[in-house]
Amino acid sequence: MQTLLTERYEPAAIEPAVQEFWSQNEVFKVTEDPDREKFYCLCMFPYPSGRLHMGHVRNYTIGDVISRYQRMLGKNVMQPMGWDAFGLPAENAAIENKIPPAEWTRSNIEYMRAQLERLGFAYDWDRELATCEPDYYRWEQWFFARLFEKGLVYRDTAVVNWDPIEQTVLANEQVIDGCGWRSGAPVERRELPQWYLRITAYADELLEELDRMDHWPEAVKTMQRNWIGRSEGLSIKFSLANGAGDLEVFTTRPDTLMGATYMAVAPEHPLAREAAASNPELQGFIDSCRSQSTSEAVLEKMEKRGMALGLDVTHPLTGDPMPVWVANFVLMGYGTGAVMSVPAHDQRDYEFAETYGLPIRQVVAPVDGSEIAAGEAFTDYGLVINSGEFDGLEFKAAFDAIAARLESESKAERRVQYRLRDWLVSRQRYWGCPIPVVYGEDGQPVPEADERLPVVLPEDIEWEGVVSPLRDMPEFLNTTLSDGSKVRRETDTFDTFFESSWYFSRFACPGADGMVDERVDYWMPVDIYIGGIEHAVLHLLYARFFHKAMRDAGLVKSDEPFSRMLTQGMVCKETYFRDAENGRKQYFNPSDVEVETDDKGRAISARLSADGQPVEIGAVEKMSKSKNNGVDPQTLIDRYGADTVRLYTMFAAPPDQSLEWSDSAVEGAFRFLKSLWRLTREHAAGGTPPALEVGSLSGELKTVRRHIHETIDKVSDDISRRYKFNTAIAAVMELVNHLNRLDASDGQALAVKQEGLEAVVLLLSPIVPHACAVLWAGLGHEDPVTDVSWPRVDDSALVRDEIELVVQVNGRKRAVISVAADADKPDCEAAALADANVKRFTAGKTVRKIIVVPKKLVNIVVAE
Ligand code: ANZ
Repeated sequence: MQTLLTERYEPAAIEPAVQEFWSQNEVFKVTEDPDREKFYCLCMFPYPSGRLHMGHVRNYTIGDVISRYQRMLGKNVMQPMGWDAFGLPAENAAIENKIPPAEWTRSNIEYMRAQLERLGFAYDWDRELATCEPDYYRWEQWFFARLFEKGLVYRDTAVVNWDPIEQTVLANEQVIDGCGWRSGAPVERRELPQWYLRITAYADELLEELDRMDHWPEAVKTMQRNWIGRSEGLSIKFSLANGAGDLEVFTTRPDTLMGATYMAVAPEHPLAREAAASNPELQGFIDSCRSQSTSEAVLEKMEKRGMALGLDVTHPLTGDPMPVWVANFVLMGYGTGAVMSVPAHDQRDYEFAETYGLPIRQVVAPVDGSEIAAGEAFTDYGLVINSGEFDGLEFKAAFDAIAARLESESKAERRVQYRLRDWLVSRQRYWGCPIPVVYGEDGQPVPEADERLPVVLPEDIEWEGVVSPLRDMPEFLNTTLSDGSKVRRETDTFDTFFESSWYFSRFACPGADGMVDERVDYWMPVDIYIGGIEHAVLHLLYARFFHKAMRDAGLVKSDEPFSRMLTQGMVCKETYFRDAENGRKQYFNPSDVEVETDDKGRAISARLSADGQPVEIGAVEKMSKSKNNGVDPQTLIDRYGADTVRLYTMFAAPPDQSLEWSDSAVEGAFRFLKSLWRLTREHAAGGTPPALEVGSLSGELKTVRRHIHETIDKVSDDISRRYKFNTAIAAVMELVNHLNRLDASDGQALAVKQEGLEAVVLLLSPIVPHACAVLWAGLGHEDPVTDVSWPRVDDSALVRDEIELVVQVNGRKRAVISVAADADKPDCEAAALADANVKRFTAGKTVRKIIVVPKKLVNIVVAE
């Protein structure tokens, strides 16, 4: 290592050599040493899209710094890496480039693995997994059968979100503002038989546990709470006037029952269908709702439309008839797919009633007696009015009284309703894990027997287009069971969130002859999980559910998979564009643009390198394909080395905040490393320094030592407790400046400088591990830096010989003086009175009183 301490700092030469050393010596191989505390650090594994982007680099650097730091604390650290390898982009690439998805995926994995290795992340590559490999997905097929046995899996025909571009259904979580999360196309409603996991069976536990998850960001917990959406209400039966049964509704506002003036059902509700059978106009209306979104946000805003079914119900309290309408804002998938409409107190009902001239009856009044605003619904809680015996009751009392009355007549039941739907896991796509099910002649689905697993996805395929080739493959479709019966295979595959719901447990048990083995309980839960907040309700909710289902199947002991969650901020950069003829913007990549900056590094003008003509500088936005504003990490690694990229990403912002990219700051990080290199090299060239003799240090050297140990103290606190790597780095940079200024020609100065440089190298080694490996050896150490413990603070070095006191005269600050740390009151008074500036304000005056606040302040009170 020491031979690598070349005159010039050349990361392109030293970094691969250091990496070679790590890999030859298996430095990061994980052991399960029972005497050491374990620490499992995990970053969300990447989709192998082709190349790493800056978001990956930031995520994985944060994880690596935490892992290396925890190793230095003496823990048994596991930091694994793998590939979320199934999914749509592979299919799209296959259609575009005519490469089978498997081939495309595996070659991307090869390339990206090499990039991760070049960045020097301390992974135990023996644990690497790719979810598209049968030895991984066979276990989720096996677990699917267990869930099936327990009734946690079912097949059902329901109204689902259909993405017309991707030609597949989507889970509710994958529909954003009414559009497919990847395609951006407006989602359509279709009725199709699909596979579901009964996540709702865990709704209560998923919700309650959040209260105990102290180390999760509040924002993520709030999103999960809202997504699960627990509502307490009443399920009320309104009898159909034609005697054909009841219409059941779910309401959270039974206090408004007397204000219900009509009923509204979803377009897919059985009553609407029945009525439409003999009413073509109604059928036309129902059909027109089909292309409409299922998103609540969209339903809220859109025009409220509907039609009367020509059917009445009886009001359960008054016995009055009320008409039943079909309305486009009622969702079939929530509650009972029907509502009692109270236009005076619900805004959607109000708009609908206004449009169709339905009666509006106020039954709740503001508690303070004020008038309610005209032209909109009064949706707050208040006092019940116009409701006979219930008048004057507040919300809770009215809820209870009306519930009791209806319950006694068997017309209602209290109910807890969740917004959370069961998780739709089947996709009509090829590149995914085959759902291990066969259909017999009766068409009934049966899970594949365990001994027939895995159901391997054929990889040698002819790709025709969007539709899954599995549907035209007799060799896949037709199979024979052990009893000789001929069956047909399911061609749907799992949503890829299935694979990412348990990979963290599999990392703990590489090669296990089962889904997991006993090693899982040593490592789980993950001690810190790092990833993007965009997964707050998708991946993180599914993973929690899956883990609990595995626990209940006796596979794991822990209740939750992730003890602590760190959501990293976005990496952002300004955009460069020109207005194109079609009225859109044409974006240019930063690598194709020359930018002129001011002295603060801000862009003032930019031109396209290709034609030298100006381009506009747009807002700072998240680096993305659509804005073409991504900086390619590989270019930076090639130019500056991995250590600079790592140092910059950790220095530019705290991990949970967004990072605004700055080329000049990258350059600054590189310069810092060069100067540290030079400083250490010059010092090391002087040979072994004498041993440190703490007792004989000069005042100046004591101050340097104090700075060294204050820095160790601060950096330890910043990293361990607050994850504030940026301020930790800033503190180390200050110390390096101080050491740079130190005139170290005599013996003890050299000893202090040695101590300082060792501290710097150890404190920075989790962040810039390659340079630190070389510098550590250069400072005369045989043991590699990866074997060294985190530095300790020498408390005695923190003791100050001298302290500073503020001196006031009649309450105004006139001087700051230095006194011995153990100076008594008379010493402090004397020193204060002797200060030249203080003398100017006391000359010729009588000192009345001197107040000394120990270690802080001396106040001299004088009179004319
Ligand atoms: C009568 C009422 C009166 C309501 C009132 C609200 C205000 P959360 O809190 O989200 O659970 N609702 C029930 N099922 C529905 C469906 N399938 N589609 C659309 N809306 C539905 O919401 C519960 C409320 O949402 C219920 O309470 C119901 O309207 C409506 F002044 O019933 B309410």
